[in-house]
Amino acid sequence: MRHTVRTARLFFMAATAALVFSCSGCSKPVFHGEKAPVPGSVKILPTDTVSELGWKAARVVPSERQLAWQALEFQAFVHFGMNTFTDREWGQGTEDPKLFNPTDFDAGQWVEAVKAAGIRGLIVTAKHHDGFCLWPSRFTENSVKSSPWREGKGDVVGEVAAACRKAGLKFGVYLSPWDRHEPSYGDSPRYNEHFKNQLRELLTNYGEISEVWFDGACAEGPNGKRQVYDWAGYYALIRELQPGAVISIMGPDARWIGNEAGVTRESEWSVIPVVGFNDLPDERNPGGIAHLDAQAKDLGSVERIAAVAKQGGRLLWYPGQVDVSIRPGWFYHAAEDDKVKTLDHLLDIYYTSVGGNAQLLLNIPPDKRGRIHENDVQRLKELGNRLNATFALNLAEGASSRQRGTVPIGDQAVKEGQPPSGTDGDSPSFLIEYDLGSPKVFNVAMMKEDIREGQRIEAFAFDVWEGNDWKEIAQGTTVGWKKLLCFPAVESSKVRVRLLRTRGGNFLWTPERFGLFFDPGK
Ligand code: FUL
Repeated sequence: MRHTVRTARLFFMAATAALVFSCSGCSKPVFHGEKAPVPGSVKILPTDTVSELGWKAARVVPSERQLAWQALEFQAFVHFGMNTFTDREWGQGTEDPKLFNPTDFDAGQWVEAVKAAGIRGLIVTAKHHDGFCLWPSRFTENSVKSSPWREGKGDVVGEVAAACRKAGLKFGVYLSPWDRHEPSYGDSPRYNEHFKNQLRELLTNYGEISEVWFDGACAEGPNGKRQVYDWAGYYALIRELQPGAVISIMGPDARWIGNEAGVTRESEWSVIPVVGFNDLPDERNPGGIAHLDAQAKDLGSVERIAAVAKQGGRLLWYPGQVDVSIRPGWFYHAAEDDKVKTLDHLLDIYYTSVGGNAQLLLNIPPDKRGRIHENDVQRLKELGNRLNATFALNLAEGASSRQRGTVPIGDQAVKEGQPPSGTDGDSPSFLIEYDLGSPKVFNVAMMKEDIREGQRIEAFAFDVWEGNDWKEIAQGTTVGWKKLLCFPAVESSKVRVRLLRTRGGNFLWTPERFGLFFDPGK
């Protein structure tokens, strides 16, 4: 089966190469600005044409750490701490550490529960806004060491990190910069030192940390002064101690999707234009760096890029993360035991986030025992079972494929000195057809881009063969890491994808970046 796809791919590449070679008048590729795809940022200028902006946008690619992060697709967020025991969402920082006393803490149970859903990483709230630390920090008494749990000898962060490692899950930490307990908060340089000391503990004592999650809450300290965070200092420390760690939300590697309800935009771009050249966050704009309004409707269309270019700025690889809780609250509340999101709701979120070029970070809050409640465990199992039943079999695997129509030969077709065609609407459409060999019934289609080559697709359509003609059954805009299209079940032996608009000219959209599945519950 595999073999057929590989053969088809080679054929496709060869066909493309032949076309490129046989194209008369072709000269050496012309690149505008820097030559190769660049992780990091690309400058955009008021003088850039729309075509040049599309070309530039196509060249921005993820860093290695962003690539590894994107491949995780689905992670667990775990809110656990003082609020679990006080039944609150935000503590005040005055709570007695003795209140923290899980009766049956079991990090192994957390990991088992989240793995059942197909989750690949876990981020724990090492410190929430109340300042209570789930690890025995040397820099405060407000931690597990002052609690009766394990007679003050326990370390939640340590046990969760070890359980994740054992189970092959990535492990990350949420560390709230806003600390309502710490007396130095508001005395900016002193608190920044304190915060970096705590970061250092977390980044050196618990093995590999794959993600550091910062939210943007900021307030006045006991001295009546507003804390000024040293973001640049925090980032430098993280890069030094854990170079592979992604810094999310109030950080440069992943942006907030803009809501906590699990909703993505129809077009989620990972290449985002930002005004100016300052990469730091601004607490008045929570959810991103560089003054990005993470809640704006359009973050990356070519019109948006052009508007930002008028003011001068950069294009960044800045992918979206969807944080949403399985229950109404972030922390556990017994009153919400019957409000665990339904399987259908979770699947909707999954299809539009993982299947909408974003990473899903699903919060699952352990209870006062220190265990994930039975209702949530059950729902996670149901979710995992359904995803397995759907995605275990790719009905397009083994299909033979061929490309038809005009191949958008982009770079190579560009005549010396002329800007490439692309986003200005004149890119030729590209079409790839899959012969499934026999009629198959499916209700989900998957497309993927090789994001190491950038995010290039701006519009596409998906058709099925109806015996005597093609019928379009879905249209879409962005693809990126992964696009999942859902539609009423159809039976067909042939399907095709049409790329209607792409950025930056040619790229190889190879056959194996496509899948067809049957979701038995739809
Ligand atoms: C927010 C916090 O204020 C909430 O309590 C929660 O931790 C959420 C994920 O981030 O900014």
